[in-house]
Amino acid sequence: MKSLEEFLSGSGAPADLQQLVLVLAKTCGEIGAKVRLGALAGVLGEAGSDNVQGEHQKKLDVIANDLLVDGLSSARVAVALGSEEMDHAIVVPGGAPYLVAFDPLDGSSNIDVNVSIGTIFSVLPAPKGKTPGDEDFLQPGERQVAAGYVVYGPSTELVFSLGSGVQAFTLDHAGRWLMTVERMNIPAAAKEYAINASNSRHWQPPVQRYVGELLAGKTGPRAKDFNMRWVGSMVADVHRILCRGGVFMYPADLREPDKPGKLRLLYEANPMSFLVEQAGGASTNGHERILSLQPTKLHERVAVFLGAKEEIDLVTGYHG
Ligand code: AHM
Ligand code: MG
Repeated sequence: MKSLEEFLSGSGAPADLQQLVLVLAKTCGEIGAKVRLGALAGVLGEAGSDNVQGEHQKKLDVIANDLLVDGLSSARVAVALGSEEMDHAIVVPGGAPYLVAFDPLDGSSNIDVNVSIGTIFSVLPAPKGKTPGDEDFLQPGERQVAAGYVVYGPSTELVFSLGSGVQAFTLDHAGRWLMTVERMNIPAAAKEYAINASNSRHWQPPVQRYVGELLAGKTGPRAKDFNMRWVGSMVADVHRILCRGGVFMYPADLREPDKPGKLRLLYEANPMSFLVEQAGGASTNGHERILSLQPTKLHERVAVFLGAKEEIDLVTGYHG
């Protein structure tokens, strides 16, 4: 099996970007080691603090963030780092010309119940000739030079793209990442969908219509039965879609009209949309392609519809 190092050296990516991916992988391996030990490593439970978005932090949110900040800044593989857990980007003097945005520990509600969680990352080019700040992260997702995630599940997998297909690597006992999928692919048609249905009474009419038609199955307008899955960790839900197809949705809803959904554009929706498009799928906010959106703030939220192309075209079309 091809190692991550072998894959990267044959990828044609610049040496400093290869190094960045290796440091990300190594650091996520360290996070994974703590996740695996769980209560034995004393990493479960609340940290007793809130992040900039007013969310209660879990111990592992903070531990994963610290490991990524330390790992990436000491290796100087990027010049600025932005995180779900940090109010503002931090600068790494002398770092390579990349900006890395990450969700250090995605799926926080699953940490304490031993369900798959992950780390999501997005790599953008840094501005030339200036010290970067939050505003330099506000680039459309189509400018990402790399994006991916690590899923801490029954096995630990790194899934990423350098802009030419999506590859998956599995971590072995010796800490090596070995290629286990050469090219992930999302079929255009789907049989499965993921949405938090407890919010259904708050959905806007296009989402009500689309999901209603999926629920109606064989006897409805789609004349086909659909299965439903919702892990509650975006990493795990998107990983399933990259492995066996389907659709993932986190729509905006009518409760808070000013809040466009729950997920964050820069370190959740953009990197996942990059992977999904690289695997042949599609991703929109219900109206526009997510990767074309011009971000306006570091912690901006966005509605997300991603996965099988035919389904995403349909539900986006319902939004008019
Ligand atoms: P987090 O980054 O604080 O863990 O929140 C994001 C998570 C996603 O992983 C997941 O898709 C979603 O929130 C689940 O939301 P819900 O609690 O509505 O099921
Ligand atoms: Mg998250």
